[in-house]
Amino acid sequence: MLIRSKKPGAILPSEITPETSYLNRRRLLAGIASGVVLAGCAESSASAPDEQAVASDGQAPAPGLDAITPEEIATSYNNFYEFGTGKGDPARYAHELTTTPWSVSVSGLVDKPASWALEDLLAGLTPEDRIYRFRCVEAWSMVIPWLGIPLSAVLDKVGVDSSAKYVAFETLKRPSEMRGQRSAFSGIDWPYVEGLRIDEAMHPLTTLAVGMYGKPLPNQNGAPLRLVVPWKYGFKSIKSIVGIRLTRREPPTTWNRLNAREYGFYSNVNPEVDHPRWSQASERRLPSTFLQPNRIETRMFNGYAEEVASLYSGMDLKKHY
Ligand SMILES: Nc1nc2c(c(=O)[nH]1)N[C@H]1C(S)=C(S)[C@@H](COP(=O)(O)O)O[C@H]1N2
Ligand SMILES: [Mo]
Repeated sequence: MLIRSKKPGAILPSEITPETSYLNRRRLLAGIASGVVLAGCAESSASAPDEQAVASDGQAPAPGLDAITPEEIATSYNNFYEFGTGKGDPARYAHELTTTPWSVSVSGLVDKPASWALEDLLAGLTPEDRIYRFRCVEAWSMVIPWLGIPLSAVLDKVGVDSSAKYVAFETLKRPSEMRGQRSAFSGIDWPYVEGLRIDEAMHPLTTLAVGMYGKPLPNQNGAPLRLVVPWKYGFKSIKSIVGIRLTRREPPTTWNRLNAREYGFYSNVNPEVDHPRWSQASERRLPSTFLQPNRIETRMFNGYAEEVASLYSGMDLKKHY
């Protein structure tokens, strides 16, 4: 979605829970997750046999339908401008970020405004498997098996005041470890910020991811905690969150601030509302190559219309893009 030049980024798994715990939990929770996740998942070179069983809820995977994207692609083709604007920069440089200890400030219209150690904020909440389509505004897409905690569970834990209408999120600003923040190329006014309306935030599809592919989140994918809102363009899914603030007013968002005409607050995936510079009617489902572009039609709300369309009833989605 950028126009500017390139910069840096890299790899490094954060340490939240040993991988075996995740795998055990995934087996336990396979049933729970299946109600909300995408059902079909075909074979992926990256997934272990039990992973496929979980993802497809014991059913034979539907060949070719929303196959899980190979892990190597999801962890090496990234947008995370804090580490540079090139797709390979995050995988190259995100290891320079230390993610432990990690704290998250929860502020604004909540019962218990506080700075939480991440493990305390998430204590007692169990990560669930969520296999979601992920659609970038740049018209490429993937299918990612996340491990996440419903954002609503975290908001319930901190006690949201009834006057709260929006949730504002903020990424870490630490130029010493985030080399993209030391450069002026992106044009971004750090920290990266995002926001959701409260009903969007409380929706059961909205997840705070702590892992993917059965492992802790790699740094380049937003360790140790990132938002995932599968019916919205990828830039809403803010990475490496250190601030959550409940507000009365619609909060500013990074891409909208950069170019309000091109990026709105809602940014729901919508094949009928083109980006001013390109069509949103279709997308390249990765892996996509010159010979096999794998271009597919983009679906309303990224295929989650049944779950989320009611959030926007009566709204003009061309106006509220
Ligand atoms: N803090 C922060 N969050 C961010 C971004 C970013 O540059 N900084 N890029 C966004 C964009 S444009 C996309 S498409 C997704 C990419 O997530 P992925 O690399 O895990 O696929 O992260 C989003 N979250
Ligand atoms: Mo994106």
